Amino acid sequence: MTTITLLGLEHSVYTRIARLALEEKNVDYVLEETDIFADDGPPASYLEKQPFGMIPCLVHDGFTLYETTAITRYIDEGFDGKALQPRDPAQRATMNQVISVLMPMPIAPWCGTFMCSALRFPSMAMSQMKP
Ligand SMILES: N[C@@H](CCC(=O)N[C@@H](CS)C(=O)NCC(=O)O)C(=O)O
Repeated sequence: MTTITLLGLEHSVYTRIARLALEEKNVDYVLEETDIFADDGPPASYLEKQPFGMIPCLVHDGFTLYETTAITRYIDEGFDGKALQPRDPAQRATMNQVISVLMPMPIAPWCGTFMCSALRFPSMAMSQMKP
């Protein structure tokens, strides 16, 4: 039986992005709360999986993967169910453009920027997010 564990934190935006992909694809998984912000740093066992000590990290039958965009694409492409990414090259490129702009931003401005765009240009923001 396939076992998928997502190591992260419930309140982490990046963990939630990976969880959204898992939920949308109806993939069974276990969320393993991993406190990288503990006083003595990320658990040593976690650093063996994710050397930068950042969350999330996915483990699928012994295969370990980190970086949220890599995780979400792996989930989309590796499992049955509805496609989460557009097939059309221009639409997929636009999706990647939005991801490239948003992902490196620190979390607070990221949330602010996205919320502002969603509020000011709701149809554009939402249509760019749809598969
Ligand atoms: N590039 C990483 C960024 C993930 C990230 O920034 N996660 C935050 C928590 S939501 C983190 O691990 N922060 C710890 C740190 O910056 O040391 C990804 O896309 O997965």
